[in-house]
Amino acid sequence: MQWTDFQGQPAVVLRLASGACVTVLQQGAQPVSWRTADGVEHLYLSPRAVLDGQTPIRGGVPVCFPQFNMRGPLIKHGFARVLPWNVQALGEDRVTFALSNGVLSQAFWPETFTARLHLRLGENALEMALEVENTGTREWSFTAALHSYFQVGDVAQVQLQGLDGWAYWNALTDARGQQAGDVSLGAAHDSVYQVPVDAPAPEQTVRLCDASETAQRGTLHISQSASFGQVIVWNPAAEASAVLADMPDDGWRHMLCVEAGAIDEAIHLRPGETWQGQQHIRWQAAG
Ligand code: TA6
Repeated sequence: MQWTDFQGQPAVVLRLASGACVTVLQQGAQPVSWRTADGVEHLYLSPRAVLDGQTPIRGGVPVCFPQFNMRGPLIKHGFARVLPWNVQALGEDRVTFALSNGVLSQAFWPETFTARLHLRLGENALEMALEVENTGTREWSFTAALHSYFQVGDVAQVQLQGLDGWAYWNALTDARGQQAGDVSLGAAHDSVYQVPVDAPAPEQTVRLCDASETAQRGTLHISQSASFGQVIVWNPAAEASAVLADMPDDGWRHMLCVEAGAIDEAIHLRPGETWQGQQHIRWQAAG
């Protein structure tokens, strides 16, 4: 592990002998680059992302805590992504970042907490675990997500497999339904899928397959702990993308968010209690 400067911001780099590498900004403990041993970059980071140490960063894996989106009174997706975290533990292939209540968090939220993001890098895998602890003397609640942006060649050529039969809520139309077959992309998409908790683990894994010419051949296997009960799939497409100042006009083509969330029901933590949620990503190169 070493500290580095990433576009003017402090970041930690984990690099394995195989060449696998992940770069994590101190702001938000936000991974902004993850390359597997074959050199393939899997995270999308907008070339127009604002890296000034305080603005939400468009891409990588923003940690949404203690609120997802506008589902509460706090700023969108919570404040964890705009505050600096500290490195609490580190090893060759792993690092733990922590954020505790203090002057900075109290400007947003009065509660007493410690959030930790544990990252572990494998040759072809990245594991992220968000841990939230109530270190105070009264109960509070939160929602959270690992808002992962994956890099794709052309989102219109992408299929998400594994969600067949899952119940969803379409945030764009406010419609509910049950997914039939694979999820195809290319038009605006913002849906929350319920992970079927009783299904065996392989049936809870989402597979991102990118058939575009420019894509590296392979499949990303994306899974999460049962404590993250929802998968959120988001791509703004052209129209909504045009109003995002921190994304180029064609940026939406090259990204797809597949997020692990605990967002439909707030998690309640009593003093001393801890919650943990994980997202695991594994790259399987074709051939
Ligand atoms: O997770 C999807 C979502 O909640 C979308 O509704 C969209 O707003 C997106 O997150 C990005 O939010 P941001 O605040 O980073 O622009």
